[in-house]
Amino acid sequence: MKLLVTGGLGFIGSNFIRYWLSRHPSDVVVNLDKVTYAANPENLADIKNNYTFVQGDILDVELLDKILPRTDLIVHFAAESHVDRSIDDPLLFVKTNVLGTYTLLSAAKKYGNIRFHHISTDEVFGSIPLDSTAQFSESTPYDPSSPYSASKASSDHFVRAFGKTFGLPITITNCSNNYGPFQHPEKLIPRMITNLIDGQKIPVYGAGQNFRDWLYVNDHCSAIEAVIQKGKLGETYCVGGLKETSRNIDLVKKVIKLMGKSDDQIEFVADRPAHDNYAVSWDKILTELGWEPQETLESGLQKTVDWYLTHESWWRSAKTEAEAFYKKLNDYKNLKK
Ligand code: NAD
Ligand code: TDX
Repeated sequence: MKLLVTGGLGFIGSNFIRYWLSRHPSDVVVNLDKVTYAANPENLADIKNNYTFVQGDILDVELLDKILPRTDLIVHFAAESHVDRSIDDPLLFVKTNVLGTYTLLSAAKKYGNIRFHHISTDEVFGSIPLDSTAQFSESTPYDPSSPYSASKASSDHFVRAFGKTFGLPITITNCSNNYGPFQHPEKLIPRMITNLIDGQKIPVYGAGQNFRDWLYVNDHCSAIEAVIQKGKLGETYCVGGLKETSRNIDLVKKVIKLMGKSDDQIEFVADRPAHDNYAVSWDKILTELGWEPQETLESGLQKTVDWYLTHESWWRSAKTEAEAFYKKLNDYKNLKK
């Protein structure tokens, strides 16, 4: 099979390509990635066989015209993925996540309705009240909170509409927060680990009571594989990693303990606007496709901490960029006070 993976130099996309080629060595993967600040070519530097990297934009119709005639399956990861950056520059998220997905769908339709798997997020469902134990599921109405989740919600609607209107063979996964090797240090878990390595405080937004479900990235890859191989066309599958969610403050304390540091490293800072909470039920993918996560939060965090402790050359320059972004965001917030 010939796959086009978009955004394959980012966190989940690069883990997915590595996972897929190790399990399907006779398949051929083309990785189309624009190489934004979030990409790192080193992620796949050791992958040589049945793999081609193309630097380019999912909005580039002429480029898609060259790639798609030889494609059986598109696995669409490419996106702007960071909520805090979507507060700073929402339009970029509309361009990449909405127009980019639309452009890719149109190209998939043009070349004989290519099978299209769309990677989305549980953030499209909105927010669960702080005192509730409710969970999102495939039938939860969409109610996004941030420009990021609004752009992902829009892209999901276009994917489903192309399925219904044009018969494009689509599937969607809406997963919870991923973590693991190769995640950009702008995101909470790698930011915490690298701050602790640097002897810096961990900035916890608000009171740290917001909660999320955490999914180890390899478990996400196996869920996508299950949906590609056994999922029903036109369907959505929610993917999560835990049975119970974790409040941010508890997660932070777990990482501090794993790294042998003190809770004094925690610093409570101004909250994120429209800060949301999510918990996701993965009953459907378990019952219908027999998928379940293999890592516990403890085992996944240990692997992740070990990886960042031994890969400083991978994360150092990305961290410098991420912290410069956060400084700019804080300066802007202070200006508005
Ligand atoms: P990431 O930010 O690490 O990587 C995104 C990749 O997309 C980068 O390599 C970037 O260069 C590429 N890209 C951006 N714009 C592009 C464009 N116009 N054309 C081609 N390539 C482009 O993201 P991630 O965390 O790996 O997330 C991947 C996907 O999974 C996204 O669609 C995201 O919304 C979704 N998702 C992520 C999480 C998570 O916890 N990270 C959870 C749920 C869903
Ligand atoms: O420094 C921080 N301090 C802090 O308290 C950062 C970076 C985050 N947080 C909080 C905000 C969130 O409640 O931690 C939680 C996780 O934050 P992020 O890592 O920014 O992730 P989140 O906003 O939950 O979004 C992630 O999961 C869903 C991904 O970035 C999205 O792409 C995905 O769709």
